[in-house]
Amino acid sequence: MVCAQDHWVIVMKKFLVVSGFLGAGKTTFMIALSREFSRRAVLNSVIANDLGAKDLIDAKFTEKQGCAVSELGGACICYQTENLVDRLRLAFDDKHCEFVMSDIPGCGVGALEHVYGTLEREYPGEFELAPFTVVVDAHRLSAIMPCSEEIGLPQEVNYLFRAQLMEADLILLNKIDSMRQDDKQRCLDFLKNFCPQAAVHAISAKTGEGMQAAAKHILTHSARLEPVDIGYGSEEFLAAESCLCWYDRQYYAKVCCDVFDPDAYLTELVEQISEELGKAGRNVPHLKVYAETENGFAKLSRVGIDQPIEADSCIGEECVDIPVIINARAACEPKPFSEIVDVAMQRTAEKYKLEITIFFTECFGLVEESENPQ
Ligand SMILES: Nc1nc2c(ncn2[C@@H]2O[C@H](COP(=O)(O)OP(=O)(O)O)[C@@H](O)[C@H]2O)c(=O)[nH]1
Ligand SMILES: [Mg+2]
Repeated sequence: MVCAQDHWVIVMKKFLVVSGFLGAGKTTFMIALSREFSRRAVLNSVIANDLGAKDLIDAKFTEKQGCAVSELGGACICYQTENLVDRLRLAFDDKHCEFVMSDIPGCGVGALEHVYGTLEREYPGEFELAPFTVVVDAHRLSAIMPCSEEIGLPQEVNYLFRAQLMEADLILLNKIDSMRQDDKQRCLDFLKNFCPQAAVHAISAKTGEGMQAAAKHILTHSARLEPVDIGYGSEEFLAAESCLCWYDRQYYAKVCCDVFDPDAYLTELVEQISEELGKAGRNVPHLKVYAETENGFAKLSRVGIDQPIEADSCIGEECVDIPVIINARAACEPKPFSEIVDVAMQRTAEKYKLEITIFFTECFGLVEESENPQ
């Protein structure tokens, strides 16, 4: 299909993998890209991929933003190629999408080989592969730049920042709406030097700045499919992954009497989890909470205990009960992190006089103990 407006050549059945560290803005970028394509009548859909089992915040939020989305949880798409291919065929063949995109979990590396490489080898010619795209948060990038800054995360995760960049065909320096011009230029210069193989664009997935150029690049270019040795499975890889844990909980909160303010409650919950993590000398690269009522939904996001709480949406009125989802990707061991959430939930429930019913909890480290080199 050719878009007459500005001659973007669109190849049918194009698939894009979006990589990038926890909280870099992958989900926000996919929503912005989906909107950009929809505006240009490119039928598209999003696969929200995660290690968590089910009912994850990103898929719900993406749907609320009006995008066609399906959740593919339980493992990285690196390790469920058949499921991924089923989803792609459903989107392309049954729903007639022209473009499908999926993120990988924000601790992920290796998707260039495990996803693109596998699709190329085992399903040759079936899907066109868009430039392998890595979304970057400048604050985190500063950890691997000259005169590196302290970012409150274990040094070991710097391996992930580097490996993700090494895989990129296209790097998107995100969140430029909150950057000074000279800092933005410094980051762009660093990225161009560190990743000579990649095209580099500056965007704000939130405001849409730079999105049109990024979208055009993605539609008009293809993946290079050059193998890259990122040291997958190496000691550095294991050390980085073993710093992180995954925590997902779903529960129902009902006020004992009267009504309560759900937005204030959720903010306090995030504050309490952050405070307890701070006391334990730990951090949370991405903490999300989500709740829905008949009239609205709230989504809060925090990309580190020293970072502001972002309210991507608020409920805006008092209520008597809410179902809540917590998705946290923490730089902490699983057990203490679980205990921290329990303490924070108990304290906030007491303060807001809530009865809590827990439906689902999962908490796991990313590396089996036997694999951990430490
Ligand atoms: N200021 C700003 N914030 C952004 C931008 N993109 C994402 N964010 C925020 O960064 C946080 C993490 O974004 P998200 O898309 O969930 O990151 P992901 O974990 O990589 O999927 C959220 O609070 C977003 O609102 C951006 O372009 N500018
Ligand atoms: Mg996300």
